[in-house]
Amino acid sequence: MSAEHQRPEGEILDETRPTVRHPDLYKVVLLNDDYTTMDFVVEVLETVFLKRPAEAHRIMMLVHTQGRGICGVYPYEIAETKVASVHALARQHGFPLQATLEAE
Ligand code: TYC
Repeated sequence: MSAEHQRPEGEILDETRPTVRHPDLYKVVLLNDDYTTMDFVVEVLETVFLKRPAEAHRIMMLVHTQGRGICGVYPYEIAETKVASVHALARQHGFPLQATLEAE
């Protein structure tokens, strides 16, 4: 936003308000695979994404049937941390579960 004001001397003052920066939001997308158990995916959705059991089950089935699904939308650093948590937990349990980030 910019406003020009005519000053008495004739010079023009261009006022520019500092831009307010909102944190960019990213979707965390969970991907389907043939090896990760349904129970483990539900557990990840409950613990990492703080979903209640029915919602966790709904998202897991969505990913299972559609190939992918959104677990949540977060500022970049939180989204990155959640993706890292999914991968760390999955590897600890020997599952190939994958999650990715997508710009909102
Ligand atoms: N397709 C898996 C199975 O049949 C379950 C699964 C669901 C895996 C969601 C990953 O993100 C996933 N055991």
